[in-house]
Amino acid sequence: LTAQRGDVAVSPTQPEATVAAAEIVVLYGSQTGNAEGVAELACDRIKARGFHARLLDMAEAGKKTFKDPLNLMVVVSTQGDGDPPDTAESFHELMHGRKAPKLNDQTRFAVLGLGDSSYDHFCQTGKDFDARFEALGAQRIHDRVDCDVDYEEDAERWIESVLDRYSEFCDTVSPVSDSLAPVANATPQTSYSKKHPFHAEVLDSIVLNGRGSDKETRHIELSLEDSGLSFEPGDAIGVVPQNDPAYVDELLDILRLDADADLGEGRRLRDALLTEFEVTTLTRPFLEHWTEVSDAAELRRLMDQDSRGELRDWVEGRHIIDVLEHFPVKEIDAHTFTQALRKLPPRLYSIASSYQATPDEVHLTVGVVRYESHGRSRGGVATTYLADRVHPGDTVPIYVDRNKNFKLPHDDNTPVVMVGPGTGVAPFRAFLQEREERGATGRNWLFFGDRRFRSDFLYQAEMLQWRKQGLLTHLDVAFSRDQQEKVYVQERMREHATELYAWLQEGAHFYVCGDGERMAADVHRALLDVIRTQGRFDEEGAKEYLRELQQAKRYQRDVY
Ligand code: 2AM
Repeated sequence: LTAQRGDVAVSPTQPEATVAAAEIVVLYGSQTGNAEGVAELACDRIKARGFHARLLDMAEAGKKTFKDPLNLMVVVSTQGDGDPPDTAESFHELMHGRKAPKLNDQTRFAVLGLGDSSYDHFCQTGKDFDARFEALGAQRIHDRVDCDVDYEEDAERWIESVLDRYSEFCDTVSPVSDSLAPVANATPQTSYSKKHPFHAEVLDSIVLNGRGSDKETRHIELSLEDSGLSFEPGDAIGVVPQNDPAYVDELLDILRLDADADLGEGRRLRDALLTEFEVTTLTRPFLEHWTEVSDAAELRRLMDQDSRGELRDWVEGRHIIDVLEHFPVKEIDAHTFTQALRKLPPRLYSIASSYQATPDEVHLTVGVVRYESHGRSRGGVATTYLADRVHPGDTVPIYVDRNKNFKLPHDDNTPVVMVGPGTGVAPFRAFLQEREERGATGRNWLFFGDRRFRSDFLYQAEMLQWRKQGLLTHLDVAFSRDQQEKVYVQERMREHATELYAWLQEGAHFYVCGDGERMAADVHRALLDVIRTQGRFDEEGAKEYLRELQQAKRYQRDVY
């Protein structure tokens, strides 16, 4: 038995140390670190039960991972349109392709999916692996669990329940007693979190767009004084928002419910709807619940599998309030209504400042979401909270959400290319401040885009100053609506293909931040084209080049 790094420490005086305990491999795919955090917790719990634990990033996994026997716990998140995390893409492709390894019942597995139930392809990547491992011949030892944005408790339950199963057929060294490795101590205690946020004073909140803009992008400065909080460029701030009181009052009105209705544990309905529950975004579980509660034939018809497309069209641009209006109920109590609501998830914003530059502050760049649909004005929960409902002097509950997958190169001489249109520029302001502060000598190239030069050039003065100083070697901008034809950042990349490829060859790191629906894919395509034409590769060769960049963490994305 060869000891793995990270194995449980058993004192040599304990005779049990000689037992060949089974190893459980926690295989994870993570975009921003949530799945990774769950995987780390799983490893702690595995060790506490006396098994050997090994943490394995899908980025490092391949055919060689599959040796008999193999005990797996798979934790993987899903992005946007049902896609795997960037770092898990190659492994996902391998397992679903013709060259996938053949497995047998010596490979045991259980899958935990992380996702967001307001998306169509909820937990799709988890579902993919769960079905695929079985199809390849492996033995599922526990049902898959799909977690919504509020995943922590479900994830813990899954870990314990899967380990109960593993205990049935795997040997352990004697389970580590509480005095050796108390589980509570296994999870590092950080000072502030989702559940215990820091109340940061708003120092400043200004609109970055000039007159005539059709966008509202805010620069918000929060005080971290006395918090002890620190962060690195690429990290995000989690904002714990409150719902719009006007909207909540409308909900209460429609449901004819009392604001003070008791929800138990001293909670009042209106307060809970403001702070505890998500009351806008429609999710499938809510629609299912409302179908039962309202018993509306039309809603039932829409919910039928067959009219899936119709349901999607109906849901588009609608919120919970629209469902309540369209499919009214005669009477409902507070508990029955809130039962179907999920917890109000915090919103993450990429940090736009450097801790080294301003350690007592953190800056955010927030695109305020406001629009009209189905005859109603709508607003993003957290963005309108930040824009309209808190003011300088007020406090905002926040915590730092680290993102290991979006980090400056360790070597200050390494060149970096940053593509950040719109609010995607935020982390690059942090990158540039940090590199300036550190006196980093590596060259910096920023591609920025927005609608109009006159009103939407975010942080224009700073960017131009940085270019003048030479911190920015290149600043290439694309203002999409200043001319007849749309011009986007990826056009600028193509125009500078030769130099861009040269930077990559010289070891540059390539970063993309911003819209994940279309921009990130279009930039990815442009990057492939640059590599293919400049490096004289065929399509497959260019893809391989990019895959290697990704594996080397030289191609990193923070998209939303
Ligand atoms: P548009 O709104 O004029 O279409 C920041 O939001 C900038 O990104 C805007 O200029 C926006 O242009 C642009 N943008 C929109 N879709 C894009 C895409 N697919 N690729 C790159 N940029 C895009």
